[in-house]
This record gives sequence, C-alpha cells and structure tokens, in this order.
Amino acid sequence: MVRFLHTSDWQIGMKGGGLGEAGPIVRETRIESVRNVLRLAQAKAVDFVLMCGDAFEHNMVSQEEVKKVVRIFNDYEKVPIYLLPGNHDALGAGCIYNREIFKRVSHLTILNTTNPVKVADVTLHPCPVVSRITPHDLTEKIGPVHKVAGIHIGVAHGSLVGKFPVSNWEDIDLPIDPSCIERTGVEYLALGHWHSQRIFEDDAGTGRIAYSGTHEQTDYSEDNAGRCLLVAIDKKGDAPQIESVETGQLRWVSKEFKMEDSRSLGELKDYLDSIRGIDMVRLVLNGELPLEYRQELDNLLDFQTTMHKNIRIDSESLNITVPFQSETPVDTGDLTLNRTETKLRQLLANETNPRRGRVILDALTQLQAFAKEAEA
Ligand SMILES: [Mn+2]
Repeated sequence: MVRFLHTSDWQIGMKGGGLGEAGPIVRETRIESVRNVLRLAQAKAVDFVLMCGDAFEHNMVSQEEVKKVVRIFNDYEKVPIYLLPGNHDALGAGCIYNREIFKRVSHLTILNTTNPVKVADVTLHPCPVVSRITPHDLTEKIGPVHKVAGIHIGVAHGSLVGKFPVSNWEDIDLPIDPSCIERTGVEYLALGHWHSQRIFEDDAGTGRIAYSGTHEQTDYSEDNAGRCLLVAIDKKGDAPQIESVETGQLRWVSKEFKMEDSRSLGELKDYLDSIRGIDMVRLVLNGELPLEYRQELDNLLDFQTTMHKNIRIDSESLNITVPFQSETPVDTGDLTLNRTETKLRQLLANETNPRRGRVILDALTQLQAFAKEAEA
C-alpha cells in the first residue's frame, strides 16, 4: 500500500505580470502555500510528496527565493520529497537543481534521470524534462511493468495528447500519449504542466492519469486550481483512490455580465457585494448600456478596486449607447463647453471604430459630469 501527495507547478519566482499591485502578493503567496502542501503531507502521514515539475518558474530564480522554499522543506524533514524537473526548471548546465543548496536537503530527491526509483515496494518511473521544448513523448522511456511486482507510478510533465483543457495551456510541446497506462502497466501516471486539476478515467471509470494542478492559482483562466491530490493505491493492479485537497490561499473569480439597464447595474452591484472576501476578481462586461448609466457604473467599479487585491475589468465588448433624448445637445451654460459637446457628438455620429467611439463617449460623459458639477 502506498499513500502520497501529488503536486506540481509551484512556479516559484513567477512575476505575476498583468496582475498590477497584486503581482508581488501572488508571488509571495505561492511560496507560503508550499508550506500548506508539506503541512498536509505531514498531517496525512503520506509516504512521500511527488512534485511533478515546474517547482520553479525558471532556472535563474534568485537564491533568496530558493532559500525561502528550502527553509520550508527543512521544517518538514520527515516528509520525503521526490521532485521532477519540468520545462520551466529543465535539466541541463544551468539547471536550478545543480545548486549546492538542494544537495544538502537530505529528504529531497531530484528525479534527474529516467532510472526507476524504489521507495519501499513502490517504483517511481521519472521522465524528467531535459529541454524547454521537447517534441517527443518522454514517457516512452518507461518500460513495460505488467509483470514486475509492486506498485508502479509514472512521473511526467507535459500535455496529454487529445485531452487539452479549455484554459490556455502553455504550449503544445511535451506531448504525452494517454495510452502510456496500457502500454506500460503503471498503476498511476502523475502529471504536471497544466495548472487546472484534471483526472482522466479509463473506460472502466478508473482514474489512472491525473494532473494535480498548481498548488496556488496563477491566473484567471485556470479552474479547479490551488489544489493537490492525495493518492492511495493498495496493491498492484488496484484502482488508485484519489482525493482532491485544497492548498491555495488566494481566491479568484471570473464573471461575465451582460449590461443593459439599471436592472443589470443592480445585479452587478449585488454580485460585487457577494464577493467581498475574494482576492482576485476579473469582470467581463459586454452588452449595451445607455450613456445615462455610465457614471454610476464607473463609480461602482472605481469603489470596487478598493475591495480586492486585484480587479481586472474587461469592457472591450461593452457598448455605451446614446439614447435618442440625449442626442439633442445639453445646455451646459458655457459657450465653450456647449461647442465642445456639439463637436464631440458630431465626431461620435461619424465614428465607425468602436474603440475610438468609446474614447469619445468617455469625453462626453466627463463633459456632462463637469457641467453638472458647475451647476451644483
Ligand atoms: Mn510546464
């Protein structure tokens, strides 16, 4: 019997680009969440932790960040860790695992060759990544073990051919043939590379190929991320018992809203009220919203930026429409403002590019807001 924790894609040292001020928070949190992984491994008294690649974002990650991870490893010295190099931390002259510091962690084994590794009556079959782009299936190196005693586990990093997830998986290099299970006879193929957790069942409904997903979500496009897999296999040939466990700290949501009128503004407001505890928020706004609601929408979203660690608003597909009654120029009480308004309305009427149209609408909205302020 074997019980282990399957994890992957810690991507320690990632920049968190596009996340603004939340970038450094995401970066630091992923280090701290490694502690969640090892704490869980210790609490569940697993035989070992299996790290399936991309522990580090690249091979040049600063020694300061490496030391933060090693410090966490040292706090859990009774938890054996088997770590596979992925495409981000690929083997080679500059490999991060060539650094002396890793050799001093006695309970850490870097799976840097394809030689099978015996752990009690379990055999690991590692398929370390040797270059960032690898066009052939590295699991081909796993020999058939149908008749070899004990439990056998394949350990690899790449994309299962024909099973691509909906989210934006990094690259189509590193192909892995799902038939690896039948060909080799391993009980379980532990994979890394995809950040969303996925378990693939065979025709008999047995899950033998799985991506643990990243231990801490890295992007809005991921689903079922921030987790690990607790795997138990009783004996050779048995179906793995797989349990998904949470290890991530940051909460992410991504939501699409069709804007139409004051009712949809109300729905948006209710939704925003309901996600107060969420750290990372992406809103996709589309539809058509009359100009008169524009200011209220802007105010709502402006306040919402103070409620989360990151809020990303994608309103490229939102059209602000000018209703018929506001097509007659508003008297702002100022000649220059009136002329500017008329000019902007002419520009808007002739504009065919939606992106430029929105800029003109922005200017019109601001101008009307100024006029209202002046009135008050
Ligand atoms: Mn990868």
